[in-house]
Amino acid sequence: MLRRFGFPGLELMADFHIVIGNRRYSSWSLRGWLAVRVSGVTFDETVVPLDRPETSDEIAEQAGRGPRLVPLLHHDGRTIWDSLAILEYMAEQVPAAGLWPGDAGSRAVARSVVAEMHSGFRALRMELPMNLGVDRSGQGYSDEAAADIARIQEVWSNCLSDSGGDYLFGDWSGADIAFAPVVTRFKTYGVSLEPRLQRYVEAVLTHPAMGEWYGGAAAEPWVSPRYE
Ligand SMILES: N[C@@H](CCC(=O)N[C@@H](CS)C(=O)NCC(=O)O)C(=O)O
Repeated sequence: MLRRFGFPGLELMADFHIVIGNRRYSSWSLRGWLAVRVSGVTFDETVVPLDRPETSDEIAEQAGRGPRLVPLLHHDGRTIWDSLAILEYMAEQVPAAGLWPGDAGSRAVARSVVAEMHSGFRALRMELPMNLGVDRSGQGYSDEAAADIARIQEVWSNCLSDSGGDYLFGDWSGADIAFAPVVTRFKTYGVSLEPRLQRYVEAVLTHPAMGEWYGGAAAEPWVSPRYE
């Protein structure tokens, strides 16, 4: 499925092309897609539904020298794989999008929490997979997942104490992008939060780009028994 996002008059920039998994389940795709979407460029999008016999081969056709994983970004003859590489690429391509905080100290902390998210919280990711179409509040989880959730709350609290805005570093940034699929999980699994963190969750969920993603997920025809 191929779609085009963007604004009339920017067609000349439409050489960005992101390949994502289906929106209902693909948490890494959400991160890569948000980085492209909030940067404001016009882009094309291909959705490769996950968990079908042909999924891996279809991704491989798009992946160039990358692994058989989404998201992938094609731009200017390059293929960029991995959501964090895509975030960094968009931050370089569109500095005005402010994907990283302007202040060097805040930027260093933002990159630290994004790196922590990117390489950690395995129990949370494995036990509480992203699924935008269900309500699993009340479902239990292991001590390891509980420890991940507690650490994420600590990270958010620390960031919000210094933020001065609705998001982790004031304005919307790559840090909010990295944690967006955690925000959806906290909603899906009914994780109870102190009021300030709950306000942060609401701020992320009501971001226009998140609304677009949820709307797209609701319109998708694919439901995979493995993820339900
Ligand atoms: N670290 C990678 C992880 C990418 C990843 O694991 N993507 C999953 C979907 S969320 C995938 O492509 N799985 C392949 C498949 O299900 O066939 C990133 O940040 O982009």
